Amino acid sequence: MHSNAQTRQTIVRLLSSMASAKEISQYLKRFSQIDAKRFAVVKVGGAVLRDDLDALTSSLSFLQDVGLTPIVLHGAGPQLDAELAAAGIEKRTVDGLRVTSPEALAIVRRVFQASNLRLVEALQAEGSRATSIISGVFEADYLDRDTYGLVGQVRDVNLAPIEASLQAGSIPVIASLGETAGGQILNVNADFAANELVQVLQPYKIIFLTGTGGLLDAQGRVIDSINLSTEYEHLIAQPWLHGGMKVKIEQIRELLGRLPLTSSVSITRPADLAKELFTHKGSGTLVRR
Ligand code: X2W
Repeated sequence: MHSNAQTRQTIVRLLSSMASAKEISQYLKRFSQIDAKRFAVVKVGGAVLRDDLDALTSSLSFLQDVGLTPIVLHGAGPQLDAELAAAGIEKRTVDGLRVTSPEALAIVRRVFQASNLRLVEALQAEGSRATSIISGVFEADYLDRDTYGLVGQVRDVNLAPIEASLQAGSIPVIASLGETAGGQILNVNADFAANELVQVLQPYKIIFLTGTGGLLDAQGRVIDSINLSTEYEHLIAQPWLHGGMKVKIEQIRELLGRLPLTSSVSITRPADLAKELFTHKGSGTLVRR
């Protein structure tokens, strides 16, 4: 049996051991009332693409199988680190963003394309329909050319390629590259691109797939849920909350502030995605405002 099919069976088995059929169908019914275009934006980090492709593919295919075609936006951070290092280009970041020279951009474009096609082909091999979208979605301006070089900040989002893909019942798989009005391709941080996409689409679910499976507490355990309206001040004051986590929580708070109250963010790992969506217990960290 194909390993993806095995993983998918594992997901279904896991799901039925975690929840009753009644519970699962309640979620399915609720989700089926949501405009298909507004169901979920799934952000996939490069590390997940590299390390967990089988579970990722199965989970995304599973959603498509039950009529909830996700909109996928991916990064390629670790792949870029490796390929740029192999080309002898030293890594330099400012505030977490990669300084991108013209020489680096050529590699960035190639790596984004390869990472994108890897996921699209894996989905197709699984029997899913998936559409590769490398450009044409994010209209961008230079973030700060003197500091970052060829790095973009999103000015506008063009939904046409995404809508065409959804119309055809195909999973849009989008790379986080931007393009200026003059046609210059720019490197865009994938979390920033996902946030812009979410603001335009206003989806019901925003899902960040990570290797850690959620936001972690002081003991390294996954935090079940965060209700920002009651817990934000307390959480942000915790001495164990480190820089990266703080930034993430603040970004999520800002993002949810621009979405309907019914929207929520889930941070989980690929193999636990179905459990997070279709069971009361969930899997990773659920954040509401
Ligand atoms: C990112 C784009 C890739 C990315 C970079 O060059 O690493 C900038 O920093 P992950 O895997 O989601 O982190 N762009 C400007 O964000 O990928």
